[in-house]
Amino acid sequence: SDYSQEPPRHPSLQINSKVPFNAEPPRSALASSYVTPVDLFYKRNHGPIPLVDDIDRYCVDICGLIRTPKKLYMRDVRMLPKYNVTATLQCAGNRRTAMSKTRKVRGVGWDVSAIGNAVWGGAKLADVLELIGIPKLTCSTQSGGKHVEFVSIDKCKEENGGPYKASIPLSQATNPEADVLLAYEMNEEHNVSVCFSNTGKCLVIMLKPLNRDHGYPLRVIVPGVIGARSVKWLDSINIIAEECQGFFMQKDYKMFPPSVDWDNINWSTRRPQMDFPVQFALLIRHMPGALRQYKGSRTYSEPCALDSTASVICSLEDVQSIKPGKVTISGYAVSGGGRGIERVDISIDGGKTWLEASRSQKTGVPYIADHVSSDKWAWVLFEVTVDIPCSTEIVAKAVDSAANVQPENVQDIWNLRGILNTSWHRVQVRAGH
Ligand code: MTE
Ligand code: MO
Repeated sequence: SDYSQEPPRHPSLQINSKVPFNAEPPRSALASSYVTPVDLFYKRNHGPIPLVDDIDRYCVDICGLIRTPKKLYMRDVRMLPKYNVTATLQCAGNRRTAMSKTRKVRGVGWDVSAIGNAVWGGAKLADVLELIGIPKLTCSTQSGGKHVEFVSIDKCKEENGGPYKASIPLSQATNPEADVLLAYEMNEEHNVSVCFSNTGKCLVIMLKPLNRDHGYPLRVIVPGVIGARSVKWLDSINIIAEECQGFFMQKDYKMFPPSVDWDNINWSTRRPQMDFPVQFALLIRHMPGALRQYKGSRTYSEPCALDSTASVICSLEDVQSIKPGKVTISGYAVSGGGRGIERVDISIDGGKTWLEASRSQKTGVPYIADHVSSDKWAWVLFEVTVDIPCSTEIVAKAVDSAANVQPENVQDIWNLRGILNTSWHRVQVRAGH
C-alpha cells in the first residue's frame, strides 16, 4: 500500500504506529480545551489516507434493500438541514497500553488520549435516508433487524486489501434523536479578542471542512458509540438485512472475558461492541492556563518546539515527580449512549477517601447533568486543586446518569484485544524537591 501521500501532522503528537498512522496528543493538551483542536485530535487509521481531489464528482452510493439506488453528491448533502453536534469520539482501544501491563494484549498501544471532543457539522443520516424513502423512527431501542452499512474508500490489510466498513442498526440510523451525522465539518473553538463580554474575549466556533486525516470529504459520526463505527471517507451506504460481516464488526472490537485467549477464541459468541461505557481519566497539571500554545492551527514546514515551560509543567504521566503542595488536577469524563456524567470522584490517598470534583462543559459554565442544558454526547472536563503533601496515588472514577460506575481494577476487565479499559485511572505521584 502507498503511504507516500500522507497529510502533514502536528509535531507534538505521540506516534503509536507510523504506518498506518496512529497517534494521540500529549495528555495535557486534552485538558486545555473543551473542544479539542483538530491538529491534536487523535488519529486512528488502518491504511493510507485516501486522497479525494475531484469534489464535484465525489459521491456516496446508497444501495442494498431499497427500491431505487441513489448517488448522493456533496451538493445533495449540503442541501439538507445542517446540524452541529458536539460529540466525543473515543477509540475502543483507549488506555490499551495500561491493560497490557496486566497481561499482554494485541493491538496498537494507546495512552489515555485516544479520545477527543469536536463539534461535527453535517446532515443527519435520518434525513438522508428519508430522501430514499426510509421513514424516520423516533422511539425504538430495538437492536436486531436491518442494519445500515458504511463502506469507506480506504483499503486495509484486515479486509485483505478491501475497504474499511462497519454498520449500525437501521433503528438508530433513522432516529433523528440519535444524532447520527454524515459530517463534512469538524469545528473548533477559538478565543477571539473582540466582543461584548467584560473580559474582552469570547469563544467562537470556527467552521472547518473535515481534513484528510479525519475523513475528508465525508464521514459518519455515531455519537456515544466506539469510534470504530464512525466510518471515515465514506464511499457507500448499504441497507442490509443484518449487521455488517466485515472484519471490524466480526473479528475485532468485541469484548471477551479474561478466560478467553487466542487459542480458544470463538468470535461468533459475542456481539460487536457499540456504546462505550463510562470513562474518566486524569490529566494533571500544576499551573492552569499554561497550555495555550497547543491551541490553533499551525503550518508544519518547520518543527514547532513546545514552549519549554509547557514540557515541564504539563501532564502528570503514570508516575510523576512533583513538588509537594498545591496541584491542579484536571481530566475528562464521558459515557456512551447519551448517558451524562452524574459525578466525578477523586482520591488523593489511593482510593481510601474521595472528594467530588466540579465539572464543566462550555468553558466557565458549571455542568449540570441533564439533557437540556448539557451536550449529551460530549465529555465533561473537571478541575480541582488539591494539596499533596507526600508521595501518593491519585485515583479517579466517574458515575454516569444510569449510575454505572467504573470498575476498580483493570485485571477484572482484561480482554485479549485490550478494548474498553475503563478501570479507575491511577497516577502515582512522588513528592520531592
Ligand atoms: N474509518 C475508516 N474508513 N478507516 C479507519 O481506519 N478507523 C476507525 C474510525 N473510522 C477507521 C475509520 C476507528 S477504529 C476510530 S477510533 C475512528 O475512526 C478514529 O477517528 P479519527 O481518526 O478521526 O480520530
Ligand atoms: Mo478505534
